[in-house]
Amino acid sequence: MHAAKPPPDAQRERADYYARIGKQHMTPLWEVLGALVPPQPRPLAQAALWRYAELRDSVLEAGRLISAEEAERRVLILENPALRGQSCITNTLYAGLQLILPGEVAPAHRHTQSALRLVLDGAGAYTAVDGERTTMRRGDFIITPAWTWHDHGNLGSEPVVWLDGLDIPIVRFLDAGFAEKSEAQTQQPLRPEGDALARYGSNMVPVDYHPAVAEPTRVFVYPFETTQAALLGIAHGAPDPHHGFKLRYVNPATGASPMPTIGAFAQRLPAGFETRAVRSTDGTVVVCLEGGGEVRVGDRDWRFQENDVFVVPSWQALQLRADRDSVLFSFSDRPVQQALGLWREARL
Ligand code: 1HN
Repeated sequence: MHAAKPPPDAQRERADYYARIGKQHMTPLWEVLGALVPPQPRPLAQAALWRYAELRDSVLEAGRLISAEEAERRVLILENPALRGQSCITNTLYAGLQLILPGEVAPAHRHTQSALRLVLDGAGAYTAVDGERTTMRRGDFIITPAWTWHDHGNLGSEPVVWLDGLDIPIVRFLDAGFAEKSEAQTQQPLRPEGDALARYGSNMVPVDYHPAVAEPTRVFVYPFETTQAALLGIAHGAPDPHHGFKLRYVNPATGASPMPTIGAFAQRLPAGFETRAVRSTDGTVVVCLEGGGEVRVGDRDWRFQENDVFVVPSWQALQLRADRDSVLFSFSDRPVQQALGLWREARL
């Protein structure tokens, strides 16, 4: 309920008072209270979709303009249309399309921001995390936890493109960003490929391994093959009306999200299946890995196909319809919200 407007005299008196206290670096709460504690989230981000087929040429064009080495990371940032200039796709998350050409190296560095990669296009690239390489295959979900050394290379014969997701806005908000470059461009492998998956990702962990609560997972690649098998393995009976067949990626040693700031999910929607609308407080980035269909976010809707990326802002209703058997990957700040007791979901 809005109170009636005060009489002109009182308005003038208040305005004069606000100007005087403004000089004392104060401002009246009562003028902004409604905006500070809205009845429900009012995300600054807007729903948006990026069609990979329309962007691919622009991504490859960057390869002619600058080398991976010069760029350090040759990435086109996916900027939320309502947050241009802020390098973010939601309030809390950054996303970008990274290109690495045959023979190129993206030099080793580390930072307190956590990153994920979702491989979209091409084969033959690798990423190395703290001394172990993993070959990047389409659909693989790869992480580089905070402060881990990481570099990328392309040993193959075709351009490779992946989606990066980082918690840059969260770390910026907290003023907790540190970064350093390695002296060596490329990390010397300390362990053979597959070591972390064997050690930490085989339903077992080293006998003396006791991870701290918020420690990121030592498993740094979640192969698409494994995800596909899991999604197919649960795709019997009735799908969840709001989510279809949906799983979340975990740190297998703890059950927590792979990294403390970013949660990730994979979802299978059978051909012809339409979800009921659902909304949640974690603004979410979604990537279509297989299939295609239609997505409705709030009052916007789009058709989507493989490698398309769309963003669902906090508390906007999401509804999906799959034309064909479809697999969607998504990531959000859900673990942060859950740790703070803020996360909510409403199944409509
Ligand atoms: C970064 O380190 C990578 O390692 C990608 O591939 C994108 C965006 C901002 C800051 C660091 C990478 C990044 C980034």
